Amino acid sequence: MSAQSQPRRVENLHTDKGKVPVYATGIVAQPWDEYSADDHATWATLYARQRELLVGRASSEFLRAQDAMGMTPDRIPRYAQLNAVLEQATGWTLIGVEGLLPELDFFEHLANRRFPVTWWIRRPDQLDYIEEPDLFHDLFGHVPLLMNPVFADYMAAYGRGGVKAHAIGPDALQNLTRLYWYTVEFGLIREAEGLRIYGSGIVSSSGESVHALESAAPNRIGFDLERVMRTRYRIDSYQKTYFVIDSFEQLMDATRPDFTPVYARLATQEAIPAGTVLDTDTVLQRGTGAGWPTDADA
Ligand code: HBI
Ligand code: FE
Repeated sequence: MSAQSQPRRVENLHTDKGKVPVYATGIVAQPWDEYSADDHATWATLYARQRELLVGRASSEFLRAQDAMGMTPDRIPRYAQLNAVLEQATGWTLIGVEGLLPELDFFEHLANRRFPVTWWIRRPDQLDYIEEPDLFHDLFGHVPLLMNPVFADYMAAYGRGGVKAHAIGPDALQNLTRLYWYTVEFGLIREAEGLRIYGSGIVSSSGESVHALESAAPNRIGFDLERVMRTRYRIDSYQKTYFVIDSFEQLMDATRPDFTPVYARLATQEAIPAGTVLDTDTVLQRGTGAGWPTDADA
């Protein structure tokens, strides 16, 4: 990509004290003509690899929606082309962003049915893993399900909930962020043929697409709103627990009520470590915990 024409590429800062997230609020036009051959090749490689892995693993609605959008497997899709289909289907549109948005900006976009998609894609040497959301994670992982009317409503309701939680305070925000994490990013859904993946963090990861359904290590527990909001998580390893919904309607119904009384109840309860199973859980599968990081449980 020629340097002078591209918007800013805002990534985590790598300091000697570890990585520091950098936030940017800029909305940018997708510089489609500036993508390099490497950029398109990275998209094509990841797209082909994930689509092959996800047959029989991703939720049928995810695969159907991705095909319905007409995403091009061989080159980075144009946001404008996807918007023409997406806006018609559920009123959502994609906006290009430089990288991570401050939380309130992020929530306000979602509340207005604007999904922020990072304009840049990871470098070839980051093919297997990148910490922050790049174009592949956002476009391949998050965007297809916005074609589903119920999930699209859930994402807009989540944005409105985020704006409210931001005004209430950090504890409410933490509870709500856990809900996002264990549904939008790492959620599983029960289908007639078995458990399937709908979380973007899983569908955009080759390793976790297999781990989430086939490893014996993690717990798989039936979705319960307050249980999820109490459960801590780690961002740097596969999930220790996955929560399973029966349908997107269940998810939408569970999150329809105002959360203020929920936050008040949760404020009196301890957070739950990521790998814990409670007696009150609907346990679909208790994990062995094999291979989990042994350091203090997140
Ligand atoms: N910004 N661009 C972008 N994409 C995200 O997924 C994102 C973000 N900012 C904050 C954020 N996600 C999470 O902290 C939400 O839970 C708020
Ligand atoms: Fe994400």
